[in-house]
Amino acid sequence: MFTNKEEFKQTFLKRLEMMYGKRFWESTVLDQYNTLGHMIREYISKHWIQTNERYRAEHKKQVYYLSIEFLLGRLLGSNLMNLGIRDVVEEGLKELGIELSHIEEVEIDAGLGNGGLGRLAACFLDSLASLDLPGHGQGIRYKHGLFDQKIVNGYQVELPEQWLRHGNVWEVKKEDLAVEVNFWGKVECYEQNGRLTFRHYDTEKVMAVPYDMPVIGYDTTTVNTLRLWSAEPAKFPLHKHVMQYKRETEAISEFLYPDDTNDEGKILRLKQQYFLVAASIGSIVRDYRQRYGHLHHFHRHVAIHVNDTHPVLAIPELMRILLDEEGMGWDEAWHITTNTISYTNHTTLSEALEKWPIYIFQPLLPRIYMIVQEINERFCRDLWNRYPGDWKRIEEMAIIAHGLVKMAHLAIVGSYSVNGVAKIHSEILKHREMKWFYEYFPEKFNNKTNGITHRRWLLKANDQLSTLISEAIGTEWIKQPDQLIQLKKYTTDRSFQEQLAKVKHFHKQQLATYIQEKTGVIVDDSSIFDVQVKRLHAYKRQLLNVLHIMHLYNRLKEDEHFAMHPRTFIFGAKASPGYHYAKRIIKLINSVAQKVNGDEQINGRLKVIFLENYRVSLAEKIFPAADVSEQISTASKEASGTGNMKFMMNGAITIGTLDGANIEILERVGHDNMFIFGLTAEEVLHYYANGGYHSYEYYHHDQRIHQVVNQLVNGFFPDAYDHFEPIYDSLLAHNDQYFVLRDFASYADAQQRVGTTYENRNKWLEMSVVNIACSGYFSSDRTIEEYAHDIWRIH
Ligand code: B1H
Repeated sequence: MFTNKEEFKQTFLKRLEMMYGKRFWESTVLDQYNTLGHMIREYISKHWIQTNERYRAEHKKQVYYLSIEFLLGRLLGSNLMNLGIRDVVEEGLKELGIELSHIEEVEIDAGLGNGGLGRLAACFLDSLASLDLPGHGQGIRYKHGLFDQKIVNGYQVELPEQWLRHGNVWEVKKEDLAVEVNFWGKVECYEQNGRLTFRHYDTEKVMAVPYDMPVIGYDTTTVNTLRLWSAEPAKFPLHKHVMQYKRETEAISEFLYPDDTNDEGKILRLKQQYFLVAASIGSIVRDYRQRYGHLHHFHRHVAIHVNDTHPVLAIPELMRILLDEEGMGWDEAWHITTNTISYTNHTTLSEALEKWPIYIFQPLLPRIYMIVQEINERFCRDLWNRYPGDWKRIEEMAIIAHGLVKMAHLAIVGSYSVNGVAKIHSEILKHREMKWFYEYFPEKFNNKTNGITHRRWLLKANDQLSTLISEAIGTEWIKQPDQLIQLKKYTTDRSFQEQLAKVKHFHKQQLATYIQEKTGVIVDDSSIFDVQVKRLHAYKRQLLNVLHIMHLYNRLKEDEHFAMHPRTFIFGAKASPGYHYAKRIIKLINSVAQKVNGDEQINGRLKVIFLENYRVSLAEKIFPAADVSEQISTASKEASGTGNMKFMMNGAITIGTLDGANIEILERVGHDNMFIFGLTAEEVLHYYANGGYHSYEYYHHDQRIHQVVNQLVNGFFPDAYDHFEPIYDSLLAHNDQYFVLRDFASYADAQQRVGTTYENRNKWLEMSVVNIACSGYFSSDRTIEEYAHDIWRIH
C-alpha cells in the first residue's frame, strides 16, 4: 500500500479527499486522524485475514481471554509503532506541514476499564500478538467507558464519557456474526429417548452484535482479534412495549460499571456478565462446530480464560450448550468444561468477591441457575465423601449457601487452573482466603506475577529513554525485555547517568508545562516529582501520603531553615461515584494543594498537584517524568499493582510497602535501590486476627500525627470546615482499619531517606539505572509466556 514516504503522502492525500470530499488544506485534525486510521486498517487487513487462515489451517489451539474490561487507551501511536511505520508516517506528515503528535492527541482513549484489571487485559493482548500466540480478547463494547472526571472547587464531578462520539476507526461491525442471548423465561423438563431434556422458553431475546478490532503485534505479521459485543434489540416480543424493550436491551452495553474492587450487585451488572459470556461462548462454539463438526475434543483446541469472576458464567453456559444443545451426558460435559476454563483471581478484598442473591440470579437465568445448582450438589457430595461430617467446611466451601451464589467458588470448582497475580497474593490465596480449596484441589493453584507491555510503557511513552538504552546495549531488549539487565554495566557510568538525568529532566519539563496549562500552578522542574497515580481507595492509602505532606508543610511553616529538597507531589485518581469516603480524600488532596501552593512563605519548596481525569493517555505523560513512585498500600491488600512496574521501567524509585509485586521488585533491585517501610502482610493479618490495633495511642504519642489529624477538623481548611470529619473518624473512632497512623512514622522516615538520597545525585542516578535494568522481568511478555506454557499449553 505504501512502502516509502512519497507513497505515503500520496495515498494519504488521496484517501483524505475520498473520505471527506475536501482538499487537504480544508481538513481538520480529526479528518486527518480518521484517514490515518483507515490507512492502517487497510495496511493490516491482509495480515488480519492471513492470521486467521493460518490458525485454521494449522489447527492451532486458540485462547480466548474473556474480560468485562479492556482498558486500551489510544491506539494510533501504538499501532504505528508496532507496524514499524511510525517514522515514515511522521516524516511524510511533517512535509505536509502537520505534526503526528497533534493527530495522536485528538484520539479519545478507549477507556473500557476501571484500572489495573482492565489495563492488564490490554497489555496481555499486546503481548499475545507480539509473541505470535493465537490469543483473542472478548469483551463488551460499552457506549460509555469510565466516566470523565472534573474537579470543581476541589470536588470530583463525573461526566459521561463519550469515546464513540466521532465513531471508532479501529472497529469492524460484523452483523452476520450476531449471537442471540436469552434472559428470563421458563424452563420445562421432559423425557426424550429415555433422557431428561430441558427447554428454555418464553425468553426475552437480545442480539449480541460483534465489533472486531485488530490487535497488531510488534514487528510481526500476526494480527489477533479483540471482539467487543454490543447489545441490540432482537425480534420484538409481543407482550411488551417496544420502546421499553429497546431501552432495556441497549442498556446492557451502555455503561461500564465504575466500581473498581467493589462489587455493586445490581441486576444490570449480572445481565452484562451473562451477555458477555453467552455471546462469546456462542461465537466460539459456532466457529468450532464449523471447523470440527462435533464438540467431543473441544478442550484440546480451545482454552477459555476468565479474567476474575465477572465472566465466570462461562462455566455453566458451556455446560448448557454441551448438555442441552449437544445432548452430551453430565460427566463428559463436565470433563470438557473443566479442562477448558482457567481463572485468574485479582483480589482478596471481601467487598470485591462477587456473591449473587438467588432471588436475582434464578429468575434472570433460570436454566443457568439449574446447572449451577447441579454443580453445587455434586461438589458438596464429593466434599461429604472426603470430609464426612465436617459440616462447617462443606458449608463454607459450597457454591450456593445462605441464599447466595459465590462466584469465586464456582470459578475454582469449574476450572483447571486458578492463579493469583503476584507471589504474595497467590500465597495468601492458598494459605488463607482459599485454603480449603487449595487443600482439596492443590494442583489447580499457581502464580502468574503480572506484567506490563514495555512497548507502550517504555518504547512508546519514553522515546528518549528507549534511544538511550539502545545506544548503550543495542536493540535486543525490545524483543527480549529481560536483556535490559545488560544496563547494569552502566550503573556507575557517569556519562550514561548524565544522559539519563537529561532525559528525566526533559520529561519533567514537559509535565510541568502540562501542569501549568491544566492547573495554572507553576512547579519547579528541579524539585523531586513524587507521584501517586491509581484509583482512589482507602487501602491504597492516598491518605497516608496527604497526611505526610501536611506534616512537611507544618515543618516548613514552623522552621524557616528546615532543610528539604523542594518537592512536587502529584496525584491522579478517580473515585467510584458512590464511594463517598474516597471522594472526601480527593477534596482533602485539593484543599491541601490550595493551602500549600498559595503560601508564599514556604517559597515554592512544596507543591501539591491533583491532575484531573487520570487515564491511560495521561499516564503515558506522567510515568516518564516521575522521580518517586508511591506504592504504599496496606500490606496484604494490593494483589499485585502494575503502576509500580511502569514507574520502575521509567527509572523512578519506589517508596513502598512489602505488598503485591513490590516484593518482587525488591527481590530484583535490593534494599539499596528501593525505600521500603511499614508493617508486613503477616503483621497486618496478625493484627486483624487479634482485633486490630489502638490508633489512639499513635495519635496521642506522636506529636506530628496529633497535629495533622487535628488539622482535619480544627478549621485549618476553612473551605471544608466539617467535610473531613469522616476521615478523622475513620482514623480514630473506627480504629484506622488501614493502619495509616500505625505506618506514619515509618513512612515519614522513608520519605526522609528519599530526600537525603536525592541530594546525592550519583547515588540516585545509580538507583535509577538499576531499576530500569531490573524491570525486564515485569514485561507482560514474560507473564504471557508463563500463561501460554503453564496454563493454556499453547507453546
Ligand atoms: C483488581 C479488581 C476489580 N482486583 C472488581 N480486582 C471490579 C474487581 O468492577 N468491578 O467489579 C473491577 C476491578 N481489580 C486489581 O487487579 C488489583 O487491585 C491490582 O492489585 C492488580 O494489579 C490488578 C491486575 O491484576
